[in-house]
Amino acid sequence: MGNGSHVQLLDPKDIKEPNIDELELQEWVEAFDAVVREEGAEAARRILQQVRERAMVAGIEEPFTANTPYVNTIPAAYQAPFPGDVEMERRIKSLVRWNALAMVVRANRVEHNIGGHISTYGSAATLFEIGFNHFFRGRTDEFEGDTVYFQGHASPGVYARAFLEGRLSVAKLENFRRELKPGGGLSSYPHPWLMPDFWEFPSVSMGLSPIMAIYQARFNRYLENRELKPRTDAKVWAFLGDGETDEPETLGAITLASREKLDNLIFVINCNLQRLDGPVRGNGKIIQELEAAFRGAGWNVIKVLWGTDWDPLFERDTEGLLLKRLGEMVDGEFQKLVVESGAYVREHVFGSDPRLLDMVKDIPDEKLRTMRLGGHDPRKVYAAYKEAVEHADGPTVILARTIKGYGLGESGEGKNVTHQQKKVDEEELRHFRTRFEIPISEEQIVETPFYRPPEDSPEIKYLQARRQELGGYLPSRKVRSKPLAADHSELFKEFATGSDGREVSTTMAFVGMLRKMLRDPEIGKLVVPIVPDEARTFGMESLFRLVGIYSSRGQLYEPVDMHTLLYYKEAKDGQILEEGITEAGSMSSFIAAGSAYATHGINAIPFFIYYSMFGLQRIGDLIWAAADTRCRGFLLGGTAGRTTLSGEGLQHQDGNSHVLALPIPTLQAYDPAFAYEVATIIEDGIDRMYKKGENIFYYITVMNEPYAMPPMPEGSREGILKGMYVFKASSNTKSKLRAQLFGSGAILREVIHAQEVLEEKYNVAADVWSVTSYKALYTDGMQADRWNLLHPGEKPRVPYVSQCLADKPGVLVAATDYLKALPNLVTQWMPRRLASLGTDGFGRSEGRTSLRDFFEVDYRFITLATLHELLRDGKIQASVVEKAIKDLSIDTEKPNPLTS
Ligand SMILES: Cc1ncc(C[n+]2csc(CCOP(=O)(O)OP(=O)(O)O)c2C)c(N)n1
Ligand SMILES: [Mg+2]
Repeated sequence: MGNGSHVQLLDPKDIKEPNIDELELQEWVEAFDAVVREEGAEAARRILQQVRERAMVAGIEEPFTANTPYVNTIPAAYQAPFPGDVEMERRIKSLVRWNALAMVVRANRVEHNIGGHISTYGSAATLFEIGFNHFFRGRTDEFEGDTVYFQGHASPGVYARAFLEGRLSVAKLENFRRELKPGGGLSSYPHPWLMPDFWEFPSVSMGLSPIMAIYQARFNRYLENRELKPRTDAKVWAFLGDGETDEPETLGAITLASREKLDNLIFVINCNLQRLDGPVRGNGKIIQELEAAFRGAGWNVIKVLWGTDWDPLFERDTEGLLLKRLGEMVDGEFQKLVVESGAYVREHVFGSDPRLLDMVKDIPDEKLRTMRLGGHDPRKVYAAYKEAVEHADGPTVILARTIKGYGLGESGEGKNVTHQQKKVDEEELRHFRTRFEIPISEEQIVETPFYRPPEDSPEIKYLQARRQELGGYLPSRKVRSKPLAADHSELFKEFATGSDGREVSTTMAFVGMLRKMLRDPEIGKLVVPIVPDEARTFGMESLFRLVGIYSSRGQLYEPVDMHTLLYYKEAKDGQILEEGITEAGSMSSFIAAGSAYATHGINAIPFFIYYSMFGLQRIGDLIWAAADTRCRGFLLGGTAGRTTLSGEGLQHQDGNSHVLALPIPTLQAYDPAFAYEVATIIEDGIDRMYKKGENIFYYITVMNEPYAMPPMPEGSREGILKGMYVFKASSNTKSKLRAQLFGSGAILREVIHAQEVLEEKYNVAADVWSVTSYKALYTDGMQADRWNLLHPGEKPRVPYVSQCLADKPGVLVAATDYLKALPNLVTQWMPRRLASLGTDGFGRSEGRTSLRDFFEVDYRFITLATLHELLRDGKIQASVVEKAIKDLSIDTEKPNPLTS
C-alpha cells in the first residue's frame, strides 16, 4: 500500500492465483445448477444478470468475449427429437456418397485431370441430407418454396441425390464435367447459364453466394412489404465453407441481415477446419472466430460441434474440465486428431488431467477415435435446423463441425491434400463400399458403377415420400413469369423531340424516363431503382418523395428536411433500394431483382445506377455471376467517361468500363450521347428482356455534362440499337477532302465541333457518326466472320460496320472517352485504316476542357488526327498539318497521358 493518497498497484510478478476455496466455488456452482434445474433458464438468466450488474458496480471488470464455450449451443436435454428414420436416412446418404464419389472417380478415369471434388461433399453430406429430407421445401402452386445456395464444390453430392430421385440419368452422371459430350453432361459447379432447369444460383466464386443470399432474403421481404408477393415463411439457405468466410464479401453484409431482422435467412457454415491448402486457422479456432463475428453482428448463432457420442462426456464434466481442455486446443490440433489413432486422442485430449482420463477410461481407443462430430450427426443437425427455422426476429448461422473428406478413410479424411483428391485406389474404394454398405460386388468394384436401388426399394420410396411431402424436388429452376403485354412506347416518345435548347445531361434525361416508368400502370410497380448512396449525385432525389425509399421499419423519425418538397421519405412500401455505400450489396440486390422473373415469377425491372468506375472494375465478378444467373435489368454507369467527370481525378474517372463489359456475353453495353439514344435503348431493352424473354442485361453509361439534346434523326432507331448511325452528314458534297468521324458519349460533341472546324478551316467534308456500342459492332462482326468461316460456299455475310461504311469516302477517325482499344476492336471490318483517339492512362483532377486536352480527345486533336490521316493518304501537305497544330494551340511537347 502506498502512503494513503493513491492505491499502489502490485507488480505483475507478485500477483498470485486468487485463493478461492474449492468448496466455496463448488457451492456456488451447485446453487446455480439447482436454480437451473428447479426454476428454469429464465430464473438462472436473471440471477446471472444481477450478479453481473453487482460486479460492474463494484468495479470488477469482466474480460469482453462474444464467445460461448466450445460446446453445442443446444444442450442435449433441449434438443428436438429426430422425427425421421435414422437408419434409412443413413442408407440413403451412403448411396449419395457413393454416387458422388463414383462420379468424380469415373470422370477422371476417362479423362485424366478433369477434376472434381469429393472431400467437400464428404464433409457436407449430413448437412445437405437433413435439409433434403426434412427442411428444404420445393415450389408448389400454393407455396413459393425455399431458396438454397449450395456450396459450389459439393455439387457432386447434389447431382448424386438428383440421380437417386430419378431426375438425372446415368448418362448425365457419366458426363460430369464433360458437358460437350453428345446428350450433354453436368457442369462442374452450380451454373444456371449451363443448366437452366436445374441450378438457380451460381455459388462457386467464393464469397459471392453468402452476400447474394443475404440480399435475396432482403429482396423477398421487399417484395412482401410492397405487396408484390404474399408474405410467407419461405427460407433462404446458404451453405458455405469455413475457408470461404475469409472472402470480404462473405461477412461484409452480415449486419444488414440482422438490422433487417431477416429471420428468413439461414447460413450453414461447413466447418471442416480446412480450406484448399491446409487449415483455415491452424493456430486459432475458426468456429469461435465466426461465432464472435456473427454474434457481434446480431445473428442467432448455433454451434453444432459434438455428436451424440459426446453427450455423456459433457454430462460427466461437472467441473468443466473437458470444456476447458477443448477450449484450449487450436484447430491444427483438432485436425491432427482426425488422422491419428485413438491412443493419440486419449493422450492429447484427455491426457493432461487424470480426471479427464478417468472420464474416458471405459471407451476403447477405436471408439474414441471415431466419436462423431456434430456436423455428421443427423440428430444434432436436425435439432439445429429446427431451431433455426423457428427462430424469429433475425437471421441464424449454424456453425457445424465436420471432417473434410469424411468417408475417404486414411486416404483423405482430414489430410491437407484432401481438397483436390479425385482418384481413389481400388483398396480405398473397397473400404468405402464396405463402410457405407453399398451393394456392389468384388468384381464390380473396379468399375466403380453408379448405384441406384430399384424404384420400389425402401430407400427410394422413403426419399421420394420425403420430397413429395416437402413440395417437390430442389434445386430446380423454372421461368415463372409471363411476358409483359402492354405497349410502352408512349413513355419514351417525348425524348425523341429533343430538349428545345434546354441543357440537360443524359443522366437527367434517364431520371426523367425512370420517373415516367415508375408511373406506368404495367411496369410502374415492377421497376426497382437501386442506388448505393449516390441518388443526389444523379439528381434522383425527386424520386425519394415520389415512390419512397424502402425501409422495412417505415420511418421512425421526422426527417430534417420534412418541410421541403423532396424530403427523405422512408416507407415500408418504399420502392427505391437505397443501399448505402456498397456496390457489392447493390449488385446483389440487382441479382435478386434481375432473376425474380424465374425465382418469383415477377418481372422485376432493376435499374441500378452507380458511379461507373465502381461497377465493372470493382464488382466485376458479381456482374459475371449476374450473367450466369440469367439476370435481366439495367446497369447504369453514372458520371461516366474519363474526361467527362471533371474534378474527381484518377480513382473516379472511368475510361475502362466499356472495355470491361466486353467479356460478359449477355451484357449489352451502350455509350449513348443523347436522350433519344438512351430512350431508344431502354425501350428496346424492356421489349427484348420482358416481352421477348431474352436472357440479357444492359450496361448504359450516362454522363453529367449538360447540353442541349437534339431531336432524333429520322431513321436512326436501328442504327442506335445496332451500334452506329450517321448523326450528321456533311452538307459539303463538293470537297475532295473527305472524312468519316466516329464519336460516342460525351465525346461525340467534340467530334461534331471538329466537323465544323474541318469544314470551315480546312475544307474537309466530314460525316459524323454516333457510335452507341462498340461492343455491339464487335459482336456483330464476329458473328458474320464465324458464319462465313463455316459456310465458304455461300454468299458471305457482311458485318454491320462494313455495311455502314461501304460507300463512305474519306479517312476514318474515332474518338472515345474510353481506351483506344474500344474503337480498335472493329477496325478489321472497316474498309480503311482507322485513327483512334482515347483516354488510356491515369485520370487527373481537372476541368473537362483541360482533361480533353490532356487526353488528346478534344475537337482540336480530332481535327489534327483527321488532317494527319489525309496527309498519310497524300491528300494534303505536311505544312498544312503543322500549321493546324499552331492554329489549334496544340503543345507538341505536352506530357503523354499514357505514361504520365
Ligand atoms: C473467389 C475464389 N477464390 C478461390 C477459389 C478456389 N477454391 C475453391 S474451393 C477452395 C477452398 C474452399 O475451402 P472451404 O471454403 O473451407 O470449403 P471446403 O471445401 O473446405 O468445404 C478454394 C480456394 C474459388 N472457387 N473462388
Ligand atoms: Mg473448409
